[in-house]
Amino acid sequence: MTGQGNQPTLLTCGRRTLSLSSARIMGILNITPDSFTDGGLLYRNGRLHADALCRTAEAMVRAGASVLDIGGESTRPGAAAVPEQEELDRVLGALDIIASRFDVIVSLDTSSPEVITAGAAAGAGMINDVRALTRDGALAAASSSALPVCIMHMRGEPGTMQQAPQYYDVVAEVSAFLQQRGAVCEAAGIAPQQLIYDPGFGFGKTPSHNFSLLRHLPDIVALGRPVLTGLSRKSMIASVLERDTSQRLPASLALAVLAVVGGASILRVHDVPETVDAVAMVTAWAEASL
Ligand code: YH5
Repeated sequence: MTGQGNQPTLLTCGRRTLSLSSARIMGILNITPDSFTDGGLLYRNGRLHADALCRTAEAMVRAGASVLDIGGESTRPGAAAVPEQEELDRVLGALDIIASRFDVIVSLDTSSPEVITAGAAAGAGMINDVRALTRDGALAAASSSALPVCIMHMRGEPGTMQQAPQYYDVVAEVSAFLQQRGAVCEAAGIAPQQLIYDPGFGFGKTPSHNFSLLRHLPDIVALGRPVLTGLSRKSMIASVLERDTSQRLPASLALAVLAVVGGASILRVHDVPETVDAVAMVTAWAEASL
């Protein structure tokens, strides 16, 4: 086993289900003009690039992504806040295109209750909120959707989170946050078996905090919920190797392997085919008889 213990392994994603009996891949689709890694490929000059979106989504689905994560708001430090209506237009536009063409679970990378509610009605299968449903109305919107929710740990807000973050014990503090926020989600009516935890790599953490969290990922998995990790192309790689974001694939694959060995259930990645192959090797290794 890859460390998932006896926790629930089936998410109900609207009319689809997602089995987490082995690690699954979530492909990243940034519907923003200013992403770190692929700024403006799918969205430029106030318009969704529908052809590019279809090609990218199709390639990810063919390569074995179980989930596509669409985000219309940049979490890049210093990024301008996206007006509500614009985020809605970006995300719902992309969701419509994907949901009508591909048999895949669509996750909404959003903190907005309006996007959650409208997206759920339009066929989204999962909510991914880097702010862990802390915006006014987000808990109620997620609860009403009945979709699985990934809650992520972040210290501070995107604009300021990297200004010398400090922890007494990063693993214990992130674990405590996820447990407390998980309890708040459950009190708001979100089913415990629909909750996913994410330590939030790169969100208000130094490289050393990020590596500690990855090394101790089994402690987060032991909280009893499926764990999602977002390590793909992140800056912690550049703390070890001088690589710009386009040169981080081998390092990202190494981190993906470590995450699965540590018990991660869902990997949020840019490079789907490569990560699918890497994870297949870990799964075969994990399932080998003694
Ligand atoms: C995550 O970890 N991350 S957006 C900077 C990079 C590369 C990638 C400097 N949304 C997560 O992907 N949702 C994002 O290079 C997320 N977990 C969840 N659940 C940031 C990102 C990135 C930032």
